[in-house]
Amino acid sequence: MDKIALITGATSGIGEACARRFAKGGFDLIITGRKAEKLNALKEEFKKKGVDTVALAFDIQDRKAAEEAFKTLTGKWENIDILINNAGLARGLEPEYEGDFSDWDQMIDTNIKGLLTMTRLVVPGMVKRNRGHVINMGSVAGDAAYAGGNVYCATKAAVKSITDGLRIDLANTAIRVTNIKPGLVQTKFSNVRFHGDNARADKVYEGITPLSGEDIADVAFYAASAPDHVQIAEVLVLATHQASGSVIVREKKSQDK
Ligand code: 8X3
Repeated sequence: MDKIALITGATSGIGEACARRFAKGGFDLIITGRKAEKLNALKEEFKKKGVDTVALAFDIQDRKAAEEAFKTLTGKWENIDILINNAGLARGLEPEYEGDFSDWDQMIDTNIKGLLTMTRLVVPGMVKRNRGHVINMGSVAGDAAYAGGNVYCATKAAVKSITDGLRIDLANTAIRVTNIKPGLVQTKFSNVRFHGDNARADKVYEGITPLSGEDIADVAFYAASAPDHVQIAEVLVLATHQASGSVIVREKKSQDK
């Protein structure tokens, strides 16, 4: 029987890469996100490769919508083995005292409350089966605040506490809990953070080879593939020339030297 992975935010970036990695690794998939069209395209692509896939289009900020979508999972789809709480975003890089209220709400409602909603919906079934693995997408941003990171960093610090808390609450079960904390990953992350300012987004990855969504998906797949008695509790994954959220050594362009 194929195992089932539910991946949130699967329409792009790390989430999409995780969907592809777990599909390749023999998992059937439940992929979620806001963009129905993209989800369905992925579903068709996976179907052609023999990967049984369910696409659930809903906004994770909307708890009722998440509950309704979850209720449609019946039969084998109730037996989720891996929950990858990936959906998340950064908005803005303004000083905290100039931050945008709706940016803050979106980050808190997605990165913290959305992750909690999915955890609350999926984990009871795992407890009943005494089997499963929750992989939360944290960030190096949760280790320490960086300039302008304020609320985003706080949401990822919350992911760390929420993940640690869940691991404690499940320590009497066979369920494993992992926090993956990526550094610079080149996805649409910065385009979203800067509200579509692509030139500014590109600058974030200038002079450094960033991580890719696939690099992080490999780490998630490794954590999921470790023997049952091995719990990869936390992994910090940085680009080689990044040492922390704020220490990044960039190659200078020849005219800057
Ligand atoms: C993404 C990593 O350093 O851009 O969470 O905040 S960082």
